Amino acid sequence: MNRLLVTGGAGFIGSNFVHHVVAHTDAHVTVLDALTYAGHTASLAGIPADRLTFIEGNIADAELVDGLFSTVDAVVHFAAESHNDNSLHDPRPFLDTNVVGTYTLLEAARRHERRFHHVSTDEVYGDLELDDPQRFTETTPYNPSSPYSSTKAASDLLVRAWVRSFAVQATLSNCSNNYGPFQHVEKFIPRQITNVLRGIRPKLYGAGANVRDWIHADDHSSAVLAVLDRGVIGETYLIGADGEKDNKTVVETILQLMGQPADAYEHVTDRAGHDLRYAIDASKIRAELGWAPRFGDFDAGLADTIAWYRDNEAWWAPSKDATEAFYASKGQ
Ligand code: NAD
Ligand code: TDX
Repeated sequence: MNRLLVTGGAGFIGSNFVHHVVAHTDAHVTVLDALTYAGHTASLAGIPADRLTFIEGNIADAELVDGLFSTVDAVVHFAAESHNDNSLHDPRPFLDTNVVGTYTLLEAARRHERRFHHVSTDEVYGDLELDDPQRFTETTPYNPSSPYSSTKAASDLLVRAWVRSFAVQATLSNCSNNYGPFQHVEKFIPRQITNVLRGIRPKLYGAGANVRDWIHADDHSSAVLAVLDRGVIGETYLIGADGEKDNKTVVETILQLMGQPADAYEHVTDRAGHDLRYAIDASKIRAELGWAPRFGDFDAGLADTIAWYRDNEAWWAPSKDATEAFYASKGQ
């Protein structure tokens, strides 16, 4: 699989994946990205020109997609509308990209008989109680809560149906919350880091008891490569790094790492339908594909991420004011 098409490769995880592929394989990467508010070509800076072709376009453009599939061996599909808060405000783009866009790619994979990997989220499983000893596994029933997670669940089911009905050579992965460089400032961790850098108090939804299971984006990338390389067609692999933390603890850690008092944050209006807890049991990918995360220490990964935002204000500053104005309009 020497020629890869990466959809959403100018977004947060997609760009981390492209950097990972260029560093760890000989593959040539073509990125297809619509450059929505969440996509930045600057996230791909530094990649040698002979390793990367960038195509600006929409995954729901069947003609464009058809032409691109004939030029590659395999497709890794990251492109999505990805933010829960935006999906509560305006769900329509989530249906267009996550559902119709994925359908368009699957039809091309079917016509061109190309290997296809679909990147998805643990949010398709709904949420867990704080004291539930069980974590999500590949057999947990789907129970999505938000417009975002329901459209991701729909896209997963389309992939499974295209494997069964049309023998498309696809795999799926569902990963927990990612952190690392190149993440949009609308998301929890970069929002709080850049708030502190701007002298704004971090904003915690509700009491901050909600738990997320954090994984570094580079570990997500190595897991996706493992599935692409050794995954069994039709199978789903859950990806996680045993990184459960409640939001209050994460905000306090960011403040401490940035030299601020641990209580220098505010509670703001909670998210509607806010999922309580996500937690991944990644036994299958560890045992069957021999994958393991490299970033075991969350606080060290967070410190690296804080340093990245400190050093790369030119990357995030253009999005910051509009993002905060949107949150302010909702009391968040
Ligand atoms: P992101 O919002 O940072 O990036 C999405 C990228 O897709 C952007 O570059 C955007 O321009 C592009 N895009 C959007 N609509 C498009 C369209 N119609 N055609 C072409 N390109 C389009 O998202 P992310 O956080 O990097 O997430 C990437 C994938 O990983 C998504 O499928 C998401 O569901 C999944 N995921 C994310 C997380 C997380 O913690 N962020 C966790 C698990 C899974
Ligand atoms: O300002 C904030 N304050 C706050 O307390 C923001 C932006 C978020 N939060 C909370 C909400 C969540 O409990 O922090 C937690 C994380 O929020 P997000 O970064 O918005 O992530 P989440 O909703 O958990 O979804 C993320 O992980 C799964 C990604 O955005 C999804 O794309 C992925 O599928």
